[in-house]
Amino acid sequence: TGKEKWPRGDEKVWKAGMRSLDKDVESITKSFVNHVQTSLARQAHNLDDLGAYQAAALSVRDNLLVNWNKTQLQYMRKSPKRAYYLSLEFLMGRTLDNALLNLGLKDEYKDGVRLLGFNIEDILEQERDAALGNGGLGRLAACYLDSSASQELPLWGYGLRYKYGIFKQLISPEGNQLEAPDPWLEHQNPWELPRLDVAYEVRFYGRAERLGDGSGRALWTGGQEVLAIAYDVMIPGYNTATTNNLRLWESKPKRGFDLNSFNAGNYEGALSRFVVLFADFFAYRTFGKELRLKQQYFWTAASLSDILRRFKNLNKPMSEFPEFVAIQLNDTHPTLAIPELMRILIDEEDLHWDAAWKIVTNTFFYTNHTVLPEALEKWSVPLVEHVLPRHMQIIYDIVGPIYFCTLIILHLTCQLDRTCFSSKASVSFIYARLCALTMIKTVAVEKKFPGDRERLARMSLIEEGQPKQVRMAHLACVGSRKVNGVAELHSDLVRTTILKDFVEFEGISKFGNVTNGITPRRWLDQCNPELSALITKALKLEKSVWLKDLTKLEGLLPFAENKAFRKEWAGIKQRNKERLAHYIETTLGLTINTKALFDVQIKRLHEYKRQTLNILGVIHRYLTLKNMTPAQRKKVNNRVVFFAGKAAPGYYIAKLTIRLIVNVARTINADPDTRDYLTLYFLPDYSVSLAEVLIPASDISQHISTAGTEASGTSNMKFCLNGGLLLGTVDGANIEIAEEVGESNVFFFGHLTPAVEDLRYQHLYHHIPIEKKCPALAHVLNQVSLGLFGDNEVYEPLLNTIRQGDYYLLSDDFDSYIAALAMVDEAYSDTEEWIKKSIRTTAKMGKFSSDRAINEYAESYWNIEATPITPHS
Ligand code: F58
Repeated sequence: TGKEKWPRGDEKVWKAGMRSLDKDVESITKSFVNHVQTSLARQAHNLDDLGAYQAAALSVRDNLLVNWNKTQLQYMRKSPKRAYYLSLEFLMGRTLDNALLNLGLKDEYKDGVRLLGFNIEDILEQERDAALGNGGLGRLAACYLDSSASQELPLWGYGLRYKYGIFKQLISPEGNQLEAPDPWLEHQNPWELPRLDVAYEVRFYGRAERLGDGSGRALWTGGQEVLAIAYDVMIPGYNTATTNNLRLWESKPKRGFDLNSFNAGNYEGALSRFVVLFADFFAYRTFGKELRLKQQYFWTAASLSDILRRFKNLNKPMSEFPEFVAIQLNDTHPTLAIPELMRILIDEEDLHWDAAWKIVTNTFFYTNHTVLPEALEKWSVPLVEHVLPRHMQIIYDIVGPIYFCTLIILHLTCQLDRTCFSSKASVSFIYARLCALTMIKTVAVEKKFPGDRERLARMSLIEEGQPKQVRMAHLACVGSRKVNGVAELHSDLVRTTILKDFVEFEGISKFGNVTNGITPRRWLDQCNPELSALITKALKLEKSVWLKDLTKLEGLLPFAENKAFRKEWAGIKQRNKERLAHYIETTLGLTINTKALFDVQIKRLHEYKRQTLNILGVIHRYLTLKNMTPAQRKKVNNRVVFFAGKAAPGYYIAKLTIRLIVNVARTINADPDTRDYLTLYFLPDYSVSLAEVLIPASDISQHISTAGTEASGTSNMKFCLNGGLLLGTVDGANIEIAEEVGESNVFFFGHLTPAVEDLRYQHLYHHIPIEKKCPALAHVLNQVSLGLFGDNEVYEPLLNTIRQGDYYLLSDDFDSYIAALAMVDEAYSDTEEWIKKSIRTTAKMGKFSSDRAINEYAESYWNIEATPITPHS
């Protein structure tokens, strides 16, 4: 009858009660009103835009849940191999508009809320950004979630449910960045489902004692235990029923914890600080490195427990774990998952070291996002030993033989001390394994490169020094099946610099590249609806076809030659500029000249990204304009320059750059001689939502990092997709963008990566005074020093980074930068040619869809397959 198969009761009754997807305006308005009444306890006469947003969100959520349930049930039934994306950051931005577009219900909701007296755009504006991240790395994770669901891939994200997002940026009247907290959960979050029943215990501190039986096993006891509670966020795919999951962990004190030493003050003090999670990485300067380490472990341990529980439901032998699970490490932040899985397999599952190591090294994949030495994560050995004593043992067990070999080679065996090897048992275990030659081929390192002591020291997972430090990139590398960089040049640099020794040792095939991508749903269809509609019309394809196969944009190429089309194209850019101007007018009260060229640089403030080069270029332009006669000025292109971006609260030079930008803006925007031709704005509190208004309005955007420093960049792709042209250095994904769109459509300048090292050497040992080397730049610096923008001495530390050392090579690239800006001016003067470039650029951006990138990971890394969800099951 089917009754026996059904979990409980009558299947028919169950099915009759199940909610189906809303498809028409009537069911949407019903569900909206129902939520106003029963979820919000409000009524028509006291519902404002915020309430309407909440009601709309709850009603959309019901639809997402229908698909989410189906997806999870079918994954459970079909048990495909799954991928898990571990990221400490997910910069999701707003959800409602994206969910409406992915569900294909935007028009229906628009009509529905209009019937109820609301405007959909006003409702969408009510939503706060979920800003659980810093920059590109966090936004990439969000794009990959969208693409995995859209490509019907069985992938879950795992992250932390931070109580505070990245700080809100305020700009003081002097131009200083001030930081205010972002309590983003204040008004409840309709997009998450608390799963109070999904909880795991996570331990910190305590003692780890080896069993001393030569097995390498240990007992980890005592310390502090907290609970990890799951919150699920639904991730709808575009035009598919697949709705994946992002599981975020929240910490909660374990009931009955440490009753003996219960002391209200301490108890609260110890736990409350941990329970408060910050999305702002730099909050850890204040709240301590230990908190960050605990968060990393808390999140990886909870995620692994969850993944293991799901795997165990399959009743497969542990050795088959990598056939069902692939875990992607988004940078080194989740690297503790490697020793944690070793711990579980050895101490709890009783596996032999070698069997465990085989599972681990077939499960994990590591993506590197930077080669800047100062940005590579390292953890002090004493701190790890204190917080995670068992993990430190395991890390030493991985590294032990390397270390041992080094010591033996250096004839320093006698110096083994208790800080390195916590007990005799530990030493004998490592020694036994060393003799058995079964560790990570470390002995083989010695065999392969006999007597190469420096190499051993370079490759070690532990960096010597006071204190010793764990090199997380090395741990992630040795513990992973594959390693990748995020653009061709960057992956080459990973292979030839930071992980060179590992490439020589393990073979190049382990080290690949997956060029980053962006989701065209949010970064074109959602943020630029008019352009999306024009493209659909031109391509004569369903929107859902080209949005899922972005290479179809190539069909736009012939339209570059079509005058009427160019007019439509340019009209949309113009209206996007007006939309931005309107936004700035209403939020900041500033009037923008929408007839000018819009020149945009929006990204985190960092010396390597060289916002300083940009602002010095603006000053150069201003000084040039000042020297012109009014008649000469009239021939110059009008330009509006926009900056936005946050500086790390403790990053003095970056904050000084913001201050300079704000004060230059104040001076030049007030100058009657020049303000018709050049204006400058620093837009505070950069966010995903602000990017969505800025990007479609840009004519030219700047991606001007010192060659070899920007791993990829992803906003460069977003601007080009929206028909903005790119002014940049030969760095990161700029290179691949130029390969696609053609160098004639990109404005490149500056020295190339291979020159950088030599130039830095010259700065140090054959210093040429800036007046001689680059007089134009020297003049600009002097004007700032002389107080043209006020603040006399304030900028000296910033200017001195260029005058002395100039690590980021501004003085080497300044002249070619100015020349490139002039080329932009010249090209922009030929309006029709410019529009052609714009159309051709959009047409050739197919490669940069995050669908392409996620499919590369799925096929060449994780070995997972699309698992379509049948809507009626
Ligand atoms: C960025 N990294 C890269 N890190 O800089 C950028 O080139 C690349 O396109 C992007 O990743 C995606 O691959 C990045 O955003 C961070 O935000 C760190 C987070 C942890 C603290 C230090 C910054």
